[in-house]
Amino acid sequence: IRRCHHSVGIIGAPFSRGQRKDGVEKGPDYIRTAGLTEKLQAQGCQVKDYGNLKLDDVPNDEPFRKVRMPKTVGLANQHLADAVHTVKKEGRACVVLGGDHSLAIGSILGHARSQRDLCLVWVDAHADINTPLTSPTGNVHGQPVSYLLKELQSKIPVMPGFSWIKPCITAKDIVYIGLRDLDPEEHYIVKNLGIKSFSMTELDRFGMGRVMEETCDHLFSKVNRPIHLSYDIDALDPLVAPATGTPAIGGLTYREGIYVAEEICKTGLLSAVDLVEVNPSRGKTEEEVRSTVNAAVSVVLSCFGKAREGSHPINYQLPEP
Ligand code: HAR
Ligand code: MN
Ligand code: MN
Repeated sequence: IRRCHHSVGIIGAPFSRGQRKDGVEKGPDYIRTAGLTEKLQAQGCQVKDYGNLKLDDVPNDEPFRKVRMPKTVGLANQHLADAVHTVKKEGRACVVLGGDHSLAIGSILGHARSQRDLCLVWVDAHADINTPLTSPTGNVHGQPVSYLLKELQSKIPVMPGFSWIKPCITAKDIVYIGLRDLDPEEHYIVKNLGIKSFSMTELDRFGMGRVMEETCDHLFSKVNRPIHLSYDIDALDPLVAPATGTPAIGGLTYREGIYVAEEICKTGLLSAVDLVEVNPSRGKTEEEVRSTVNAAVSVVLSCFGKAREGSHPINYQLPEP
């Protein structure tokens, strides 16, 4: 029976300036307090916690057109990219605890410094692929994929805080899972670039079993490649994960959400995970916060070997009477 023996590095990334709601910066500490490290160790992982990034607001950070706090978000991502690169150089799978989803820019660019041929599985209610010029809100957490895509480079203006960013992935390297709330401009981009997308409609049609099979077929048809899993907790239904900034009704069940992580783990190719948009301040009750944080912890545990069928050490021997 296979049991994943992973070395895992955890980075707390208390990003909050990629959106407007207070509280999402508390995500990393809530996820730690729920016992993430201890639970990973209990399932056989070797864990190093690199602590929380120290992030500061850059003074005089005026909007660029509509984009809010570009210098602050750009600089925070630069720090995160360095931290992720360090974890990868030390040979660990990287777990980035958010924080808002603008952190995917630094997480993926830092990852790509050591893993040039990585592919991206984006689990989210949202496509987060607005360009700075299509964004209806100006929030960078709705834009990270646009900065990373080579095909969109000519549509991205030069922006303060973002000049270090060079796109590192192409449209065929991405699979979306769980989409249900896209702006028209985002839908145009996804369709126009031919990005593989399993919205909730495809999920209803095929079921999560077939969705994960086709995800792997799409990404690994030629060669195996390292996976970057960017997991927005709002992919899960708000009944399961209500404590998040932009909940969207009609999402993944707890079981579907865990199944995605189990299947990614089984590929043996998982190299980095973002777990983002847990906002403890958005829970209406203690129970809502607990449910959301527990779902986040469970997703990460499943990424690194926890299996619902159970597991046992390879050399296990039944006791002799
Ligand atoms: N599409 C909208 C925007 O660009 C909303 C983004 C929603 N926020 C997220 N992203 N949580 O996954 O602002
Ligand atoms: Mn997102
Ligand atoms: Mn989202």
